Amino acid sequence: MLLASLNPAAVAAGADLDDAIRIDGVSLSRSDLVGAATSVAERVAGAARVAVLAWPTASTVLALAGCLIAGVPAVPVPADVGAAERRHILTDSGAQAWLGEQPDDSEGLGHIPVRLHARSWHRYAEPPADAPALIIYTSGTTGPPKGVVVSRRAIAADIDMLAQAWEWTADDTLVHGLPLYHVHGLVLGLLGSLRIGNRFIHTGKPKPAAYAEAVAEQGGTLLFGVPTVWSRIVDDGDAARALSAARLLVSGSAPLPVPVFDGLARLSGHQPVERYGSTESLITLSTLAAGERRAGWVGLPLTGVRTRLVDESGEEIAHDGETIGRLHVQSPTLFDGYLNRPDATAEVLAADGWYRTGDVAVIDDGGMHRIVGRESVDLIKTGGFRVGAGEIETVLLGHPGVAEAAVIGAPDDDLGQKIVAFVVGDAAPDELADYVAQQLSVHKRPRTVRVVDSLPRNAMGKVLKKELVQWV
Ligand code: MLC
Ligand code: AMP
Repeated sequence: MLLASLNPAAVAAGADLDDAIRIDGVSLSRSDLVGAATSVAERVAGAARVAVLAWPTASTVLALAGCLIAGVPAVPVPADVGAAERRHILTDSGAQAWLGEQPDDSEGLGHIPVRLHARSWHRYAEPPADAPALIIYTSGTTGPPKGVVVSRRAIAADIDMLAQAWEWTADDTLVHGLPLYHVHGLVLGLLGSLRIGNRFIHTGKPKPAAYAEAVAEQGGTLLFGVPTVWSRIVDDGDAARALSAARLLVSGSAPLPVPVFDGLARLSGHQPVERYGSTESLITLSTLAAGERRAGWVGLPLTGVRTRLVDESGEEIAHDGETIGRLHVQSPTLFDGYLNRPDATAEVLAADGWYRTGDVAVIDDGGMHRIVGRESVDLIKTGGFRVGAGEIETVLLGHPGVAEAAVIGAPDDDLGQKIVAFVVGDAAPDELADYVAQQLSVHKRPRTVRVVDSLPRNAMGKVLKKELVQWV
């Protein structure tokens, strides 16, 4: 069973857990979860796909669990989604209804509310392992986000691999405040907890004080964060010291700066475990609970994962800890393809099963990996969110006050990279940031908009983005 802790027979026989989930001021026991999520399952069973506006609430938890019980693929929609992106996700995914939280604009789709106090004890057969569980929208370098089809098998395999690497058990209390519409917060945090059967605390926002309190007052043992979260915790000092009572701090989704790794070690007494992955591959590399943790390195292949480095001609590169190559991954956790996009799928997923990650890396002779960067400057990681320069440029060019636009990720101490837009035109910078927030999502808005007379271009007319980075 994918959500193994929600086995109705076991729960009925007494394997209950009070406070299995704490989110948004609501506590759900394991039997609450089984009863209410099965009731959701009854209402969605037979649907082809449903959209879940993934605010971090009990309603979202039950909506997602209900879909997984019924075998209905769920399309998590970013809670802060804007108009154009919402329309794209709904149209592309073919979602038939909104389940759970209600959007400001439902785009003509019906809404199925989740009733927290409804209960059903119907027993559903476990859907096939190869069936799609989630369609997670994620950005590419150009065009609107693509729907990554993630199977039940991939999710179960990834959680089991991580449980082994992190010695993650039902005795843990997992804490995070990350969004429930991406791999990190949703697949690992929420679904991981529902599979393994540990307590799960969602802090709402990943504020340093909330993490500290969840450890000190609620017994948090296993903490997940993106580097921005850990960096803010280190800056807080007291919050970092309060984490000493935890068992394991895990960082991922973007590079963890060495000073943040060192700050956590110094203040909390814990060297963080780093792990690496993507929406398409789920998590494939990690350092181990019982192994070396090395600042700046993301670890070893998880059980069942193979990696290789190749050069530009596709030749394999030595694992000498120095030579940089393109990272390819083979894993039981790989996605099934991009929805409606066989062309884009074929570009990254070879017939022999190797996934081209788009990241460049080195591997040392002990199998330890270091991620050096991305092949494309047009894929930005900001606060752990993956954002395509192209999608923002397209929206900016749709604004009447913009004649030309180029977007880059500039180095930023807090966010890793911050989105900076250069535009030629007569629009006001603040108005353009708001426009992107309203069309795409709040987290995709440029933090800086610079109006310039012209963009630096090469002889072919292509914008010189490396030069723009120098301008910041
Ligand atoms: C400011 N705000 C605006 C605005 N300007 N809102 C609308 N329009 C504007 N123009 C407001 C916001 O509403 C919000 O208000 C406030 O500003 C702060 O928003 P923010 O600046 O965007 O948030 P910030 O604090 O910077 O967020 C940092 C963060 C976030 C770390 C919390 O980036 C985050 O949650 N990151 C996690 C990303 C993640 O989970 N990635 C995993 C991908 S999976 P208010 O009042 O609401 O605060 C993956 C695989 C793997 O990568 O390996 O894991
Ligand atoms: P996403 O699809 O949002 O999950 O983003 C995946 C990308 O995030 C990867 O291809 C990497 O570029 C980056 N990433 C994830 N984890 C790490 C990490 N630990 N260190 C460096 N980059 C990471």
